[in-house]
Amino acid sequence: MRVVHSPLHARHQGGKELHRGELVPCFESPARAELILEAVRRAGFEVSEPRALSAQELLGVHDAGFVDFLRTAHAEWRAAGKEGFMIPSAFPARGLRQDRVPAGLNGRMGFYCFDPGTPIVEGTWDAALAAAGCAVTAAELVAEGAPSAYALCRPPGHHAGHAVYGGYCFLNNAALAAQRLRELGLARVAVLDVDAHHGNGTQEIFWERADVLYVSLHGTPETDYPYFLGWADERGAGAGEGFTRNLPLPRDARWPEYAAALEEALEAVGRFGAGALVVSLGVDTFAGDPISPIALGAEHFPLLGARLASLRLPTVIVQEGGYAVADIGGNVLGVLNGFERGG
Ligand code: OKP
Ligand code: ZN
Repeated sequence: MRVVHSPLHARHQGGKELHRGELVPCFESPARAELILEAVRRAGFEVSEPRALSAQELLGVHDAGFVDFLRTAHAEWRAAGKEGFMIPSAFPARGLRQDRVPAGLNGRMGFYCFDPGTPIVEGTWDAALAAAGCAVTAAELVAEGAPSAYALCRPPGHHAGHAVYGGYCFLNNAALAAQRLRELGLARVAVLDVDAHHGNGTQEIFWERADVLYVSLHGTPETDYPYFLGWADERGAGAGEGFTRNLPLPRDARWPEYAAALEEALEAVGRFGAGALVVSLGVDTFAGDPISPIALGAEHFPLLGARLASLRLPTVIVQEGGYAVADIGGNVLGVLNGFERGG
């Protein structure tokens, strides 16, 4: 399968996040993508760069004011004489007004963000737009007839909603891929999210839509990020009712529990009658992951890949999380090899 990747990912780096009471370098590091790239190259996968994407092309998924904010935020910050990474200090929580965008930069930052762990640096926009380009380009390859394509995206995307960023995500790469497949004529597209965390952004984007099914396997929101969404009783609304499916897993779930939930997810995708599949692939389900609630072994990733292939659908695999940096290349490669060998 073809790999789509952009070196522009490296422009998003240098930020810090709060972890256990201290500011530490972000877990979501450039090394992650470099190590995946090295592993897929060594395994002989053909790697190409994405086509350029305009900000306009994001508007099928994202809000125009939000996109504009992401595009200009750091330049505004520098114009005000500041340096370094941007983190908001207040958020529109319950009881505060939600409908009016503040004029000032700090207020606007909090308005468009839902967690303080997702700093914006000078190169964040370039990297996020290039990652979105990887996902859209991979979708176009599949729409043109490739059986599958892998978008090696960084930063990840599944926590980014219509008008909100967070969880290391700015633009929703997987949602943009699904939307592009719809635009290119596929009537029904399924998104299967196997990252260890619930993809609250993807869920929100397709919440009221019946043409895109969202199915997610993740650590329970009772104890795990993003905490406020991902419960089994969230099933979509309006026309989208029944087209969201959450399969939360108990903390530290291992392969047997995971595999059982995966079969349920595959069955839901199969019943939906999708013309194409987008996989949000996080390998933070690995037991050695520093921030993960699921405990799979390296030997389980090829099995996961084979089960994904068993759907026999044109498939766009989009990279999401995975923070056990030393193992990330092998774990991703395990999924891709398992997929190619088929289910
Ligand atoms: C992104 B993806 C560590 C807490 C972790 C954010 C987790 C984001 C996960 N200080 N907070 O892999 O789903
Ligand atoms: Zn994750």
